[in-house]
Amino acid sequence: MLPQRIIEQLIAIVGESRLLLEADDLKRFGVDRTTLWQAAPCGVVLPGTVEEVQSIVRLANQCNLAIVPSGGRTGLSGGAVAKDGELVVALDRMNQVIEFNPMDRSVTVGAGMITGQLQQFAEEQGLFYPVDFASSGSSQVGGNIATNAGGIKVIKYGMTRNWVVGLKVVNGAGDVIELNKGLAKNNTGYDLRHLFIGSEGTLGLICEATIQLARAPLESSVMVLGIENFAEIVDVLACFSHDLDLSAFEFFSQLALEKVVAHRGHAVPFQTETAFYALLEFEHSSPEIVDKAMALFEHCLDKGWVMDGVISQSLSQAKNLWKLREDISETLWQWQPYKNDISVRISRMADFLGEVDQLVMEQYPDFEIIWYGHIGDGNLHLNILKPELLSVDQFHNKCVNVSTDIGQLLAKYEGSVSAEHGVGLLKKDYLHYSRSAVEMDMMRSIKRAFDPNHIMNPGKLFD
Ligand code: 2HG
Ligand code: ZN
Repeated sequence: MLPQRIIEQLIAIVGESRLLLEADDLKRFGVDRTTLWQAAPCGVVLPGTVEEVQSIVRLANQCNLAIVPSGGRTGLSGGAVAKDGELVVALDRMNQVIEFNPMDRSVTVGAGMITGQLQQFAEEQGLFYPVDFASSGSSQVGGNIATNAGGIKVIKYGMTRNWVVGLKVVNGAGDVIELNKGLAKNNTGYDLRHLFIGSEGTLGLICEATIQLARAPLESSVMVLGIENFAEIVDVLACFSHDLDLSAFEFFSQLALEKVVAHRGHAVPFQTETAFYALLEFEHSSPEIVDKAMALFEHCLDKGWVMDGVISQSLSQAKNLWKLREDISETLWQWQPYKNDISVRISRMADFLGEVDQLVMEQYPDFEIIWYGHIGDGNLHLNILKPELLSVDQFHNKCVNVSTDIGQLLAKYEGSVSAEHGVGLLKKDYLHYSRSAVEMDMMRSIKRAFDPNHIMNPGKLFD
């Protein structure tokens, strides 16, 4: 419960209608896509300007009130969960285009802008915002930056980090700071912008972002290939990426395909059933590039790596093939999956796949495990489905053991316990498998420098 005195001060900052205290609102704004924690914020505040954000943070410092920044709440690691009476600061209203600069090919937007609207804006200017994922219709730019969101085109275009050329933030102490100011070149010491990217709300609130836009992409084709052996997905990747500039190389298992087909009504890509499928995309300026892709496909067939395949003949066919991959995450929610979002260097992927497959098969034979992910980035999404007979708690406890085993394997392979979803609450106990004690100490010191009173998203990333 917020004391009346703080309620009055918040209302003085944002106006009465921008402070939400009803149970429904607290529930809605206090969680992300995870289902393990109950929302219990003390209030939700919706600032409309950077100055209002600053006043809220200053007030929170005076009252020792913890803040959880909130974007589109599509996160998968609990980074935006407010379960301990925190004040949720939701940036939804700060969603405008602030400035478009065609010469720089950059746009400054409010952090609350929906990712899909930024993509749309870029398209209207004949440009392209290449960070894309299934939740782009509801995730927000600020949240994408706070988690350094990845998505389906990282192999060619990189993560969100690659496209942020400026940030306006309010740090945990309540200072407004402009970071990098849209510059392409700026070697003036530590680049604090990059500390905020992926900071998961622990250093301050991202209020505005200047985003570099790309040139519009060329026409692209999508292929889906049927692959029987796990390790050979990597052979196919090596073969295609050697000769083609791929814009995506994804994979999913037969089990994932079955669920998406059954629950979304999509058509299978071809009749041959294989244990795995790779989905790849490439842009092309001439028919020769498509011919080259077909020759690579033939080569993979001859090698016995690929059993069957299809290439899109139209935009709508390409979109339908993409749905087979993009709809997996949403389809799986009904099984309350435990999510692993892990990565290793691509060169170590083949060996890692073998070991992680063996590990889960031997130790967890009763679990239904759905494999998919961005194999071209070395990133696997391993979703473990909750068996009907287990309660959420029993299931979670068992998954914790799985995560420990996978964490140890990742440490051996020098991989990451969170490739793109962030650490939040879900992965903080496993952070030490990817980050050394010295690094974690340094991260804590950095947090102290930006957030001396420890009010920004406490308990996320680390304790
Ligand atoms: C994807 O690649 C998303 O589809 C979600 O990152 C992955 O839900 C997941 O595990
Ligand atoms: Zn993903």
